[in-house]
Amino acid sequence: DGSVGRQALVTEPLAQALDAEPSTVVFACGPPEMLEAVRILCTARGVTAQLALEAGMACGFGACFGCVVPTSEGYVRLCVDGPVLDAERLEGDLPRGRAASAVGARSASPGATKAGAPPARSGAGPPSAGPVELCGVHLGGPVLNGSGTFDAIAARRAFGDALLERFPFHAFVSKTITLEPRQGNSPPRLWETPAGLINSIGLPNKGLAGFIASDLPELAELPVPLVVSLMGFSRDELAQLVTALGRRDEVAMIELNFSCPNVETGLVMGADPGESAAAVERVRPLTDKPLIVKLTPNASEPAAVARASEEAGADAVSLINTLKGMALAPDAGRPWLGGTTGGVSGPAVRAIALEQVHSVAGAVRIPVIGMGGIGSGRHAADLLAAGAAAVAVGTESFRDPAAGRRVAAELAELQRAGAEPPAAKSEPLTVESQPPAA
Ligand code: RRO
Repeated sequence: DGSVGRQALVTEPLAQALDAEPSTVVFACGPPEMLEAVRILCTARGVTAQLALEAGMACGFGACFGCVVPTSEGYVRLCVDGPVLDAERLEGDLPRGRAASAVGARSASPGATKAGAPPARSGAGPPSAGPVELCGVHLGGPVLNGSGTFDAIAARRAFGDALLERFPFHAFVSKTITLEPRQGNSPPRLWETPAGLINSIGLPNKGLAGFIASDLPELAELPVPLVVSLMGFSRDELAQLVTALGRRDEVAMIELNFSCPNVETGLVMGADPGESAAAVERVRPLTDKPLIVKLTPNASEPAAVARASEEAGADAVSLINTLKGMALAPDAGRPWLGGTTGGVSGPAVRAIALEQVHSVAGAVRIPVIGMGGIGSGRHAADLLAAGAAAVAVGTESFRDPAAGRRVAAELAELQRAGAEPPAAKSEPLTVESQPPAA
């Protein structure tokens, strides 16, 4: 690393060594980017080189064809034909390392991110963990909760006012409410899958009147802006909800949930661009509050739904809600969940969320709130890099009620690390600093 001897890229002394001794044979292993540089150097000079290559392997015995590299004889599998190959056989770029294949770039702004602008997806920079202006609403940071995954009223009963002092999110999104009270689906309502959770909750809530009478005053005491999530079984119902809550000072923004997978009509508005646009057009004139459309991943083209919502007057979109899934009761072969099917969330859906956030952010100019399997600051940073202006933590809060704070802290740490110059050169190891010999 240059702490002793020469500080340079390894290819510099390699080039000098080859100049001095052109008949040298090179054996190299290391990061793919370095091997690519060695390959180019050696090939240009006609020097024989053998490279120990790496690639992700699924099977390890030649069946999956996942670890191929391009050669003059076509693709070869590193697990059975490599991993050491003659450089001269190789063609084109070598497989890139995990770090090099990370998606796009991040907003480089150290201050408040203007979340109404088209998302930046090129150029490097640390993720922004700082304040966010989301549709004109000031948030202390970019981390929200996913609707229905954190009950702030129950949490305050459990943790007392300490919750308000250390609130886990920069804005709070309510559980979705409907016009009339609902009991929700019959149990069982939850099923754990590998790396995920299937829910069939079915929208239990107190209804509009109950929400305004008993929940809204308590939610208004939270130290962060309040987003109320609404769902109507028809455009008229949605209009009544928006009219009633769109005039409340306690409410900073309204989320229109067009994507609940667990009630019969839950996906009707969200799965079709025309239906989403018609619903947004209907409620847009009823309030000045920012309208966020919560998109479903179960649509054939979420970006088209997002665009239609934007054209109809939505101020932001949030995604992803859960993916439709199912579990069978062990040994019985019948659906386990009371609602028959459910919505899948958690780490299992993270890659889907990343792709959908990326494609939606590329299709709209309004801000995107990204969520789906966030469990760390790194995951949040990935969604911001994919084009999200803010993120939401969902299923992880069931496991760790303070997950939102942790994710925000980890995000800030990543930002600090990304903004800092590379670490100062370490002192060379001396004999005295080595552990004593056994
Ligand atoms: O209550 C639910 O079953 C539910 C809702 Br509203 C939603 O939007 N997403 C979800 O996975 N479950």
